[in-house]
Amino acid sequence: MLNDLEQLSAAARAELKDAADLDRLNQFRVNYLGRKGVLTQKLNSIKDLPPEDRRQAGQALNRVKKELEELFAQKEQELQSGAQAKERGQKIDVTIPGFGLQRGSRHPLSIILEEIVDIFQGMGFQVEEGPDAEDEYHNFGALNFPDEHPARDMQATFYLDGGLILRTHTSPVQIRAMSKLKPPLRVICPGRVYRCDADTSHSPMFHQLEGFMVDTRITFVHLKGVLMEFVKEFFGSEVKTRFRPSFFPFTEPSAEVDIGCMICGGKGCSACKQSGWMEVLGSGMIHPNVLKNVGYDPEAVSGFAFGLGVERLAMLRFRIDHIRIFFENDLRFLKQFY
Ligand code: 2NL
Repeated sequence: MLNDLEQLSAAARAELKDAADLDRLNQFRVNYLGRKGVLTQKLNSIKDLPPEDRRQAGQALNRVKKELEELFAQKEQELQSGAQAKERGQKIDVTIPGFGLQRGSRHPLSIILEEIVDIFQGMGFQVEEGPDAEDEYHNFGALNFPDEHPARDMQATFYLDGGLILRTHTSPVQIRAMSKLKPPLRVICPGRVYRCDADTSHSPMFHQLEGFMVDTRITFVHLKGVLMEFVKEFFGSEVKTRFRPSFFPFTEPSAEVDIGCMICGGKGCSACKQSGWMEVLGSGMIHPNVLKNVGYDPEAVSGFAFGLGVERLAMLRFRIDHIRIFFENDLRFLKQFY
């Protein structure tokens, strides 16, 4: 009898493990543990054994019975909690208050960039994009940067393995657009740019938007008209503006656009370094060497170009005094924008 007891125990455990619902489990209880179950029958038949074997057989049978009863109780609890969960899932309590979905918000830089793009698209400009990893020719050479220009310095520019660099401005995208397309052209190029630089007003990665217009007889008047229109649409028609001569290797002549400081109203404060003015745009007439580099005839066509920093405009608009906060992804900051 003890020989087939271990076999019986193994068979019972397997059946218990396979019991997928409470019906099957109850069947198991009847078959093994119930009044007419196999184990009970065996216990009852102990009295038929020779007296010297009864004690050992009784102990073994009771041990197996106890083990199976424990496993049975465990399984019963498992199946019962599963059945309850299923019942809960099937009944929908329509009186439970809803838990509103958290709504995301747009990044302040995306908001500002889209606004800028909208204004230029309204004046007929098309959007062009290009690669972040550039060759030195498109980033510097084609733009009339001399070989010894400090911007080419290893300290100022990120050089990648394999000879490419991370573009330091969006001008290479303008070069690619001019080379690919034919005048008359009105193009803007928004995108990420990279410089070895980090302090309150500089981040190693930031965003620029450059643009240009090329056609026969484009003059400084077109430049000033387009940029003034942009500044008035972006900052409001009441904004004070000033045009100031400047220098860039890729434009001649060059000019910068300042607006009256919105922090102090022009009186002079730390934000405008006591000048009452803040720089918002760089611009100029495209240098004849640049036109030649993209295959245009400087005698036949002319154009103006401009560039602006997206973070800078966002800082002015939202009165933010530190560029890093745009990239920290602190939700308390980001959730304040519509
Ligand atoms: C600034 C100044 C500027 C340009 C960018 C440009 C591009 C080509 C040809 C000529 Cl391909 N010019 N871009 C021109 C003048 C100024 O940016 O302060 N940016 C933040």
